[in-house]
Amino acid sequence: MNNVQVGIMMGSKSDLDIMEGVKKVLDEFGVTSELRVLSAHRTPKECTQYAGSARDNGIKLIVAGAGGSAHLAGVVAAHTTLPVISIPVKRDNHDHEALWSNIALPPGIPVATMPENGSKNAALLAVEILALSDPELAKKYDEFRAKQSAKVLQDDASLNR
Ligand code: RP5
Repeated sequence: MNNVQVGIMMGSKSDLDIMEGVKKVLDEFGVTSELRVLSAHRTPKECTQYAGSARDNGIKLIVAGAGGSAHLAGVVAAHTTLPVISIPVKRDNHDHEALWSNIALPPGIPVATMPENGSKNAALLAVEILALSDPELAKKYDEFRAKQSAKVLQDDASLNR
């Protein structure tokens, strides 16, 4: 796919229900993205090749999501100097291993770890980063934030009428 700004990587297709939430929000802002299943341990060559060539392919940042002993985001970050945002995928039968695997990365290779299953915040952080060099996107994001605040104020006002 051409003109992809954000690469959305997941360790397994079983992560899709969470990871497609990133694409949905990015679409709302007109940010182009692609969803890829690329496992750090099951398809290591393809995974590291994608991360290593992402910058040359015009990708601006990567969102990586995985569950279990999740090392996808760390491996991806080791193979690119693009910003990497991690989503620890948590299922009901999991503990918090994916979150800990990502939030405790040793110094030197940064990964921006979101809340568990935090696809919306991952997409919004991606928008904030891209908006640094895109005034039109920055304006859309300001409008989103203003609308969000207005909704809370409206909800507050509606309670004690
Ligand atoms: C991880 O293991 C994937 O990211 C997924 O969250 C988890 C389970 O994968 P499947 O066994 O469902 O393919 O690598």
